[in-house]
Amino acid sequence: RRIESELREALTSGDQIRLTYQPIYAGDCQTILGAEALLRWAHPIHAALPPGNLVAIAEERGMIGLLGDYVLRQAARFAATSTLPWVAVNVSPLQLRDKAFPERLARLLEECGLTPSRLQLEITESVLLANNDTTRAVLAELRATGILVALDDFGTGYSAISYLRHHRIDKLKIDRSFIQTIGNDAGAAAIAKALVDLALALDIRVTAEGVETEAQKDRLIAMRCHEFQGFLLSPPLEATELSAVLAGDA
Ligand code: G
Ligand code: G
Ligand code: MN
Ligand code: NA
Repeated sequence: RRIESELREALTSGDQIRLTYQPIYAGDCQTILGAEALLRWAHPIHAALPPGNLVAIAEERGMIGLLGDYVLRQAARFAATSTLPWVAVNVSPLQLRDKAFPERLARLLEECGLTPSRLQLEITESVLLANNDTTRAVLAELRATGILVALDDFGTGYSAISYLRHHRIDKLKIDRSFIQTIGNDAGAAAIAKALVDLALALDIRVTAEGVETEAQKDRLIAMRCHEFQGFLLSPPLEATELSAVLAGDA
């Protein structure tokens, strides 16, 4: 109860809840292709609350629409005033069950002055598995406006490979559990390669998440992976830090 009113207050006042941005690089490790927005709650007590828990609380209390719009607005505002090519925002399955979401988002982007093609939405496999008619229509409507959709944490949970035939997806993000064990687990390396090959065969983009070592990066380059994200290249950054990196003076 208490956390609910605090969350509501944080969403209406100030910058307690803000986003950090983790750059996503091309294989040269120099070119920033875009960045993933990650939620942070700068609260004396709840700062320790992982974003996943914050999202879960908002979902339970019927506040995910509010939190989701807040995140999208903040990310769109930042991207619009920056040279960042695109920003990727995580969205909850519940946000995609709202028929009014695409139109509201289109208006928000217009307000912020951000072209839809500079926004990417990261969804999880569970979104596709639910196979919900509203979700399907909402995703189609979003993609029709030019927003790209990425499948996050790919390979974990319930691999929705068959669903890739029915839902058009623009990008696969290979879960970091496969990337982090590439060097010492032949199985994980084989799965990572199979997932990259799947994306290449489907002619969609593919991102490796959680790249932490040069060796992992080199293996992924050899697999012809397109995009690289992880602590090796950069941790999540404050908006001002990312702007400095983009300006080349960080
Ligand atoms: O930053 P961190 O590794 O703690 O993120 C943990 C999880 O929280 C990730 O799975 C990430 O996708 C999710 N997450 C981070 N920011 C957001 C957000 O703004 N909205 C939603 N729905 N999930 C987020
Ligand atoms: O589920 P999702 O991919 O949205 O989660 C993103 C989370 O992964 C962020 O919280 C981010 O801090 C974390 N992350 C990003 N790069 C790395 C990395 O190289 N290693 C680890 N362990 N976590 C990472
Ligand atoms: Mn993500
Ligand atoms: Na992930």
